[in-house]
Amino acid sequence: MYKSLFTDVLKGKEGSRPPVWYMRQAGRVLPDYRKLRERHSFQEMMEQPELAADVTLMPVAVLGVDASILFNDILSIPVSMGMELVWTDHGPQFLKPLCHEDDIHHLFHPDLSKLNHVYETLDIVKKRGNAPTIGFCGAPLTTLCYMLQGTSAKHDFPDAKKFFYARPQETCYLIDMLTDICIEYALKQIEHGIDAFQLFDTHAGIVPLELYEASFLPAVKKIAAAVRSHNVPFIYFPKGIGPGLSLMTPEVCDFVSIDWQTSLSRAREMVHQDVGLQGNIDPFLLFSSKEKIESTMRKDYVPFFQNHNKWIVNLGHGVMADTPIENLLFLTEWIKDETNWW
Ligand code: 1CP
Repeated sequence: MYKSLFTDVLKGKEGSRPPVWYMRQAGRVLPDYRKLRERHSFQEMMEQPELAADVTLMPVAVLGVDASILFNDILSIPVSMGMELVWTDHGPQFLKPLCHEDDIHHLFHPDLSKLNHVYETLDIVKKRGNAPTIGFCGAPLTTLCYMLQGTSAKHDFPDAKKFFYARPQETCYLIDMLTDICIEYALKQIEHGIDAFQLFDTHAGIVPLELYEASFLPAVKKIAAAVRSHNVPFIYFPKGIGPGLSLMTPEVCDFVSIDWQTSLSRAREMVHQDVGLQGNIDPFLLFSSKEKIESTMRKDYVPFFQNHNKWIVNLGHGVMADTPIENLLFLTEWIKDETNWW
């Protein structure tokens, strides 16, 4: 395990300042990534380990963040299961969403060797990198949203939700299958040297809490247990879960990533005290002035750290591609240079 402020804080030690990294820091906003994207498709960039390793390491070099995150996508798992995916200008699109299939059982022979480039990427990152690396995958609920609906174009994935209610047994089958695959994939990433694992559940808030708790949370707990049995810290991002934060106990995760909708102090009241928090700066704050960014940090975040140091700075969702990069740099430097954290 790579020793650093980030891994120390994840393991419960006190730091002199909070560590910082950003969701979607690899790619999108980085000028060098944009240049590479003029010559390569996104899929190509993920599948070429040298390129994927370059992009993984870029944010540490360019932004100065305390951890890198593997450059890949949560939709690689359904692709490894044989689902055809195209990357359009409006985002990802599965050509045959599962909600239109009469029988889903015959569809899957997951071939995880299709993800070998991920492990090769991690090997290169480990050799060349000088910061801890976060591995990840999508949680079963969020991955299923895309597999069933095909795209995120329709707000709240209505076909996916209809499927959950109309075909509960097949939903169970899909959740169990995805859980097993997530575990196998996470353990492989661990074998290839990741220092922490984040499970992205961006669409955790699209179903009622009762359904989430009964059907989807047990899968998260299983994945968490498998990852943590290898002594790798587990971060969970249940975006939009709201009052469901009270379900975030040490059985679920070491750290929970808080979305921008919920204030950190409210989240702190709901989340079990032994679970750390990550987040939750509004990605849109980065479109304001440096003065506003600094005053928001001083008003909302420094006092939080003074009371709760089990905290990793991040955004409340991903960095947007058109974010002024100078503001992202300013925020990162401000966090690292600020001397009044205590
Ligand atoms: O250059 C390009 O056009 C590709 C843009 C891009 C990139 C760089 C996509 C398309 N995905 C990624 C990488 C990616 N995606 C990472 C790697 C690390 C990083 O960028 O920091 C990670 C962790 C993800 C995770 C991901 N992909 C999530 C969960 C987190 C979140 O942001 O909500 C989801 C929902 C996806 C699906 C996805 N991938 C890409 C798009 C445009 C989308 C869908 C967005 C949507 O549903 O609206």
